[in-house]
Amino acid sequence: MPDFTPRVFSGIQPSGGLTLGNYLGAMKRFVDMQNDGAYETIYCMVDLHAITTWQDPAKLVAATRELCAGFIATGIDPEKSILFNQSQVAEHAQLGWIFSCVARMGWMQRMTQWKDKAGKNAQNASLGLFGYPALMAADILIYHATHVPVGEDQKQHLELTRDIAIKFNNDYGVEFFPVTEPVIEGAATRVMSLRDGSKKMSKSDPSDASRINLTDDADAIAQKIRKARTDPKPLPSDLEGLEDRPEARNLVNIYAALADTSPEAVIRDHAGQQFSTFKPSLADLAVAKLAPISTEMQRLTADPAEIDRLLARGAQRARALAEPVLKRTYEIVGMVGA
Ligand code: AQP
Repeated sequence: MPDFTPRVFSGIQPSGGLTLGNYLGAMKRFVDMQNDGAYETIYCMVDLHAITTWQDPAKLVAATRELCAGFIATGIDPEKSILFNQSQVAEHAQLGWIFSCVARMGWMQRMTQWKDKAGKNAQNASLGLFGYPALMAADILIYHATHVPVGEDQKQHLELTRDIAIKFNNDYGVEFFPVTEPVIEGAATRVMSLRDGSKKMSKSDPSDASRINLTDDADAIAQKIRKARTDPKPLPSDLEGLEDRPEARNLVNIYAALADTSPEAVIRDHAGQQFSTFKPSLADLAVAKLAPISTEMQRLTADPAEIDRLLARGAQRARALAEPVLKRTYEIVGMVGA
């Protein structure tokens, strides 16, 4: 394999507001990797993915701008990182088609996100939702990205991205696409719903109480944490004591990720506490970390023209990287005129 430039790509769907899950599982680490200095970093609002389920057009526009504001408010610097929305760089969809011809139906049918999202109504789900992982592979590989920071739920899709790169390289006898490394790290790689410790915190959950939105104000954050489902027992003195206590484990993980410490340290500091004591500490911490993000998002979304300008500039920079990769892919595949 040739030496690929260390390059990070990751995306978030503008399919609703940002949650604490997106922040801790993904965005906080996007910022760390940007500031690390070891990588080129590319972050994307994946609006083509969002429409795999119905999106009201006006709301999609607003959600994309709000997501851009969220990236910047959490610490992404549009000068240091390339920040743009997917539909402005046509090469994603073009490479996505090639990868739809590389990926196999059986691979897609095994995807748990497809099974979860399509549910019992798979015949009525969009073809785009089924093919989602092929477009995701294109999002990553059109930049020859080597590292992809994501939450735990995306692990299977990243394995499929690796399979697509390997199969493409094998089928065409080239070493063109890198085999990307997933980066799934930290105390909160899977933040769970505040109402049900067995379900992922998700922006499309019908219950607003199940999640903390990055746009929530201090009162809403504190109230949601106060009302979060827990069990009647106090916090244990070690992590083993959290086994079979998913809601308690979730709150400890959230605390650890917000405080940039480990779940072990949180348990050590709060051992024996009742939730009536732990929850207010967690609420104070969450408000201290999240309220400034919410305020900054409000400030940025008040100027949509500036956001659109930033996104157009980011798309231009992204296209400069994507164009030669697509051209070479077309040559490899045998497209006349590539
Ligand atoms: N609960 C979570 N815990 C940790 N990481 C999470 N991520 C999402 N939810 C959690 C990570 O955020 C990134 C962007 O995800 P996405 O919004 O594009 O899609 P998703 O994973 O499908 O997130 P949602 O909130 O569940 O969206 P909807 O409801 O629209 O399907 C990814 O890195 C993801 O791992």
